[in-house]
Amino acid sequence: MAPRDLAAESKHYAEQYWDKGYAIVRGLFSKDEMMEIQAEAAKVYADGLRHHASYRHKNLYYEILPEAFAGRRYVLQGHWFSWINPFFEKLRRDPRYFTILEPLLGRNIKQPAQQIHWKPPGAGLTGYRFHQDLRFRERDESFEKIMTSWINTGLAIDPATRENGCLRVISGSHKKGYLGLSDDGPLMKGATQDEELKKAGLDLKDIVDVELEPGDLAIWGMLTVHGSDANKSAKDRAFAISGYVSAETSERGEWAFRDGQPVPLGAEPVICKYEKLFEKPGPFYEDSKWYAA
Ligand SMILES: O=C(O)CCC(=O)C(=O)O
Ligand SMILES: [Fe+2]
Repeated sequence: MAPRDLAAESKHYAEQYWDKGYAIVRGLFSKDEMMEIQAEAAKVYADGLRHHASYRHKNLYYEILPEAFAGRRYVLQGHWFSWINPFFEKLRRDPRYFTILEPLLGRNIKQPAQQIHWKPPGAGLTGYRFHQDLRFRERDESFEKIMTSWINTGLAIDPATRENGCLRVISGSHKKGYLGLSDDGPLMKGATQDEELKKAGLDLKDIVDVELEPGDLAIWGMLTVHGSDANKSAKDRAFAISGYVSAETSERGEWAFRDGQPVPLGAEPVICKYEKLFEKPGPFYEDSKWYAA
């Protein structure tokens, strides 16, 4: 068998991204690598679980669903665990990410977001209503700029299936502008009604279940409508989401690749998402109780 030409494949992913708003890279990481990634993700989870409420220290963040909600403590998200985990610090700048992203973002790439989303079974609040990630950002740029300025990648740590609440994207939805879906409240509470999608001019037939094996990577853009259902299986689901931006068009984020070369984290974090970081670096606990009735 000829060796895999990821650079050639990546041109195709870029085309698919422009056409459908998303792409799927199968088998980017091997089964052996995934066993290690699963073990490291479990370490991050265990670190998060020490905290009784959502915890922030600079860019490191754990979103905790406390015992008060379902009788057991869950970690729903970890952000920027590269600061406590050398393995993930290296993974975030693995050359394979660069190869996939170069046709879309160029050779200078920063990373404004690093997250793992766990989706525990039975906790109820673990679906993400349909939305566009532009929801979280300013919206005064052109289509091309929005679609290439920030790209999200999701690496399946566990299998992602319809049953455990895999990512669902609406193919072609990125061409419809910003639609304001789920702008009215928390993302993880309730479910999107079909009517809401139809009213926004979306066709339910275009919904694609992004089922993934560990090691597969999904990519989607800031305008791609996506969401996911709650986990109806018996096992937790971990999904590693990393956002990348072109360093030419965005100041924001930690360097990931400079002229194609991986760049490790520096001595101090740069502001990624949380604006108040330098005013209030933490560590501190916060509990907005968004999950309460
Ligand atoms: O974790 C998921 O299933 C979806 C998360 C999501 O929509 C996001 O991180 O933008
Ligand atoms: Fe999202």
